[in-house]
Amino acid sequence: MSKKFVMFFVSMVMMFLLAACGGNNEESPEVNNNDTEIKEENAEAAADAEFTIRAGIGLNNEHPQYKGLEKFKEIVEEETDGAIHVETYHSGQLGDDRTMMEALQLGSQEVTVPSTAPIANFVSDFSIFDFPFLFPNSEVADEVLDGEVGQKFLDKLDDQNLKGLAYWENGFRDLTNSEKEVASVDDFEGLTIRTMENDLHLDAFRAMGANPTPMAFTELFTALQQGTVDGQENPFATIYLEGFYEVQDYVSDTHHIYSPFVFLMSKSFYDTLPEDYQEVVDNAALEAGKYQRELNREANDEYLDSLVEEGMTFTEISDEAREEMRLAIEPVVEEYAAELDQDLVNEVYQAIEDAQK
Ligand code: KDG
Repeated sequence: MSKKFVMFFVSMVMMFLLAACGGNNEESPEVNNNDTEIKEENAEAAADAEFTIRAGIGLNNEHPQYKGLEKFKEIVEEETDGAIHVETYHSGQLGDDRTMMEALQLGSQEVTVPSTAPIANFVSDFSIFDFPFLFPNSEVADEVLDGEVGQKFLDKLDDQNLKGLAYWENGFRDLTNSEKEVASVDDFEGLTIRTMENDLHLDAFRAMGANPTPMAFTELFTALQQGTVDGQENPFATIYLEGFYEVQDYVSDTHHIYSPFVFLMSKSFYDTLPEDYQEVVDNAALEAGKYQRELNREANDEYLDSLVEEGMTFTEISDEAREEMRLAIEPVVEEYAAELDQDLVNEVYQAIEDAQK
């Protein structure tokens, strides 16, 4: 079924529901959750529970990120015998990454799992994880992020009233566009590319000759459809599962940035949990993360073929072309690295080297 048709169908259902309840949902004014049955189940389970966790993400419910969230819910509810109830929201139902992080700070939402790129707007040191071509592969990324240095970054979130519980995976980002094949750095010239809301991403694309524009993920499909931007960059799983192939013709395996996700909890909420429940959510975030990474890697391996089957033209990036891209971006990386905590930068570089030994 085409994404356009699904969106049309969903808006018709929403219009019907809004008309049926006079357009005034007083219980949860910010959530357009169409499924009344789920809502009732949620309300009943929440009434029986001591704590409720509202967990929201930007990607849709087909994505491994959402499957990870469901796993988190399963573990937490089972291990607390329902004393903690978890409600899961996808597709930006609770807002975009920035809005959800702010909601965590305010205590009006308990969990979100953003990419590191928007987190850098809250704790600038996080921008190191978005340095293009930083991680050579996901195994090295796992070792660094799950190790001592990764934990140091999570600890830095405390001051922002955010509790970082685990690293999950978004994955290596690849370019799509509706204009032309991109095989080398020269082909970026003049393309308007949507990036995440992160200055380093913007400067990196400028350095390659593109015209980047920051935008929340929730606005991206429409922007691509209406031609507001020519292209975007995301891992294959997202490109496929969000139906971007319907509005984009070309895909290149640029793999220019490895995007980690960070499982975040509102710190003020975390602090209200008794210690044994804190332990349950700590472990559940890690366990669900392992599961999510596995599914994500399978999906990213599988979906390039699906994109081609859907009619996209695939352009393979040669090692030389990727090296040219890296060289074009290098001055930007050096500039950003100089702004960060130097000890931490060196620790990350060292950990990456050690992980490859
Ligand atoms: O749930 C996470 C998403 O909202 C977002 O981080 C996905 O990579 C992403 C993007 O491009 O915005």
